[in-house]
Amino acid sequence: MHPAWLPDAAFAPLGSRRVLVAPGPDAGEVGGTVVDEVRRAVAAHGGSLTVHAPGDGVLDTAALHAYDLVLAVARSAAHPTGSVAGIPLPSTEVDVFLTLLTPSDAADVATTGLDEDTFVRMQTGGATVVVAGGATGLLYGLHDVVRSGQDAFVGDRPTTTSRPAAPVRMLDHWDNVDVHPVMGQVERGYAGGSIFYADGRVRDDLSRVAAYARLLGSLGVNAVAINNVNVHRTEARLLTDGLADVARIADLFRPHGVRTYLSVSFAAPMTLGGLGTSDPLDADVQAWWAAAADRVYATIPDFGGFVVKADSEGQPGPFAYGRDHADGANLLAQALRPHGGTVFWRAFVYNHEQDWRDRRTDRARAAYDHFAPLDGRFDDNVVLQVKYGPMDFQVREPISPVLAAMPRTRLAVELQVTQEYTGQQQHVCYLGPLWHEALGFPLADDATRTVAQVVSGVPGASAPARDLTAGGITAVSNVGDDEFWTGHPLAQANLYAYGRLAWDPTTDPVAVLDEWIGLTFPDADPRVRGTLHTLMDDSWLTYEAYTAPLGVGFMVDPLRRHYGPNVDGYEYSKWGTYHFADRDGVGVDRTVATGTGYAGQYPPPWRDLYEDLATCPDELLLFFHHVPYGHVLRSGQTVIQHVYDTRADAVDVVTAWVDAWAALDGLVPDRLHARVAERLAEQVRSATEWRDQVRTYFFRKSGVPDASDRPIY
Ligand code: GCV
Repeated sequence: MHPAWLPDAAFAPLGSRRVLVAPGPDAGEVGGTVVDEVRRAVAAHGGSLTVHAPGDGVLDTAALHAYDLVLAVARSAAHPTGSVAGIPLPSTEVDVFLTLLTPSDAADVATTGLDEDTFVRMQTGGATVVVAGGATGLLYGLHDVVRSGQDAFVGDRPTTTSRPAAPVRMLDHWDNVDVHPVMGQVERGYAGGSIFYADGRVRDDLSRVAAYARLLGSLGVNAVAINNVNVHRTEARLLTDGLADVARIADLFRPHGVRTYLSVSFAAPMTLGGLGTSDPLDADVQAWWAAAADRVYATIPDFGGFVVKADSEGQPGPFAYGRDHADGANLLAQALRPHGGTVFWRAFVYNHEQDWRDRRTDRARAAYDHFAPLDGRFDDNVVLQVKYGPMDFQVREPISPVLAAMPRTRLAVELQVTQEYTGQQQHVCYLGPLWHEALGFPLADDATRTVAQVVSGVPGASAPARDLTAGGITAVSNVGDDEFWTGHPLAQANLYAYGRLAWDPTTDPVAVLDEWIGLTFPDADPRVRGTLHTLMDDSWLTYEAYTAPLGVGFMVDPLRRHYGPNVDGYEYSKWGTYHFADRDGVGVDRTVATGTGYAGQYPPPWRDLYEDLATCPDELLLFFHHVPYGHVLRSGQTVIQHVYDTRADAVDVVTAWVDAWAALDGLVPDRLHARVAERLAEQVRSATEWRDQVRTYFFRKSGVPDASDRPIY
């Protein structure tokens, strides 16, 4: 099994030091993980570990000098014995650490508190000291030190307080227990089989799950939904007969601070319970869900909750009973409420049986039209899970207006780590920059409140301080039982970046990539780092440049499950029509004035900016407007020449990656080198196919010659 970003060598700087761990009286299993990690590191690299138990007496500042690294929990609500700057303290030794803070750091900690996940890191008296609010914070602080390598121990670093942006940082698995006849073991999975299931059941050997849990815990990911949101017959039973197996999985996630969730079927009262209805207002249905939740929590006391895809792409939901999504979500929320569980209810609802002749139906509008009117109706243990764009994880989409339209609803944004529409882990496509842009997009309150702030519950003008807690950040995972976890070894960087950006969406994604390179290829020749930056830094934009142009999306082959070009693949189909190219022009008119009205779903200034051809950003032009091929972009180029040039230039970029990677032969492990080389060859083949099909298609449609004279077929 590939160690991903946690190879033993990444622990060398920490493992060669004298380390004190004081996990506090409530250390639990996560505290045990911290101790185990340090024990393993010092055993491998010659350092020492001292575990300071609560009864071991007082540590004074002098004792600090005996260590290079101190990892201590500062607070335990259960055992307060005093306080510093308003922070309850479990034991006197912690006074020592907190009094080492400068007054301004102490003031920061006093204002915001040191909650479970938060840690303060400082350098003092020759030691690096991490003080955490709880065991999970201690785990995150430990990995913060690991990520810093030698730098954690040399020079002066300012004291930093780190806390996650959002309380829930989740990965959803679209894994099926049974191999689905069309979608396979993992729906939209490109990395082999499921790490959870094989042969129609939960695996006996779950060692990969344990290793995965460790990887996630190191990033601060704290929630995993273990089965596909399309809940088929066998998968539905995880909620009932399968609970003992779910508990085995939860046992492996728990020591890493990760809570387990299940995707459930809205029809379960009928399919599993034998009732005649799943109507959310029916008393028997309500009792069935309450009993189901009771059983889950009797087996898994820290169970996270349910993820639900309802009335979407054929999944059952409340519409069958004339009820709405709030009725449906609240039904499950009430069953989970006594146990502290949460419902993640997905907003991915649209008509997938539409008549392509009907130009008023616009898939982009659907989530807002369904959900915005329900703002304020969801219970407070419901989180509405909204894909970042209005369509479906395209390489380029505007941000979903739903995220600005529901100030009285807990919201989570959903990203896609698995590369369904971004090269299916055959193509290098580093998605950190896309997510950074999406999470940092200033969608609300006159472009002052970002998506990340909305889902983190940061108050704003449209959502004044209120008792509404945050929702979270979620994403579809990209791992499988593949040797490298992700099929394409470089796709590991996407999983890493997701975790790091879910923790802090303001982090520079190229810096995150650099961190990943350093951890995954420790002590490598500097050429490795340089070449990986060449291949990966802008690979999202390169992928965009050879696929669907200017935000229009899709153009993928339905038969090859969204892989490879098929410009008209979805045109005139029941799933929607996406580009409307004809001899005169291309793009979808989503303006209020003459189109579907989608642009009007945005708050100002975005609705005006997108509505107006003169201000609409080039990269989204064809998403919002139907324009003639000769329309001049803000870049100064015509639409048609942009399409011709960027497709061809991008293939030249990808082609150059092959030689750049070949030069690393012998500098990275052989099998990894070979796997990436094989995938790069496919990327060049596929990108070339995209280039030639898109360029040729638009030449034939428009009749406009390519000014560059490059070949068109
Ligand atoms: C799990 C897209 C994918 C489907 C997926 C769906 C969803 O349509 O192609 O495979 O279903 O999104 O997010 O529910």
